Amino acid sequence: MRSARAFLAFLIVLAVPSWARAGDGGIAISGVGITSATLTPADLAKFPATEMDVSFMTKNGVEKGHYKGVLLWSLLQEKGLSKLSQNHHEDLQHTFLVTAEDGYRIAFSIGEIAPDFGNRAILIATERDGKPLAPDEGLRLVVPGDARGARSVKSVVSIEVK
Ligand SMILES: Nc1nc2c(c(=O)[nH]1)N[C@H]1C(S)=C(S)[C@@H](COP(=O)(O)O)O[C@H]1N2
Ligand SMILES: [Mo]
Repeated sequence: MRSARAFLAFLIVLAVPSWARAGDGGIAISGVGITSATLTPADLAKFPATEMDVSFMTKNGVEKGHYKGVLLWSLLQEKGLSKLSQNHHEDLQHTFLVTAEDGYRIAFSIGEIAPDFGNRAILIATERDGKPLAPDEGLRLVVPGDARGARSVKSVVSIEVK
């Protein structure tokens, strides 16, 4: 009995980190023009919040939500991309790769999110419909204007500017 209970406790210890961890470790930001940093949800909370209604098609149908989070552009500016912005021709040479905890990866370009160009309000979302995102979504990229959900990367762990 005692050992069965100990075994159960051991299983719980093993199981908890795998779901509690999702997104909690923050997002590692690095690459060209960037001062490497890891931003946790607590760090993100210090940035001005942006909210927006976004809907996209998934294999389970259309998903609609009111998302709250931080503009990716503000975040990259804060982490040093602004040093590149002396010259927008220089900025527009760069891409960034968003990687999720499950290895899912999507590439974007700086020009897509730069206010003077694509001006797409890509968000690192922390909440939907007034509630924190579920642990299996972690910190989620939300891409307003996309018809499909494929670029709305869940549980983002890193963003690398190339
Ligand atoms: N980390 C991660 N994010 C992901 C995916 C994935 O496989 N892994 N699938 C994408 C695809 S193809 C879609 S359609 C949406 C689905 O969003 P949902 O899980 O909220 O329905 O998530 C996107 N984000
Ligand atoms: Mo999808």
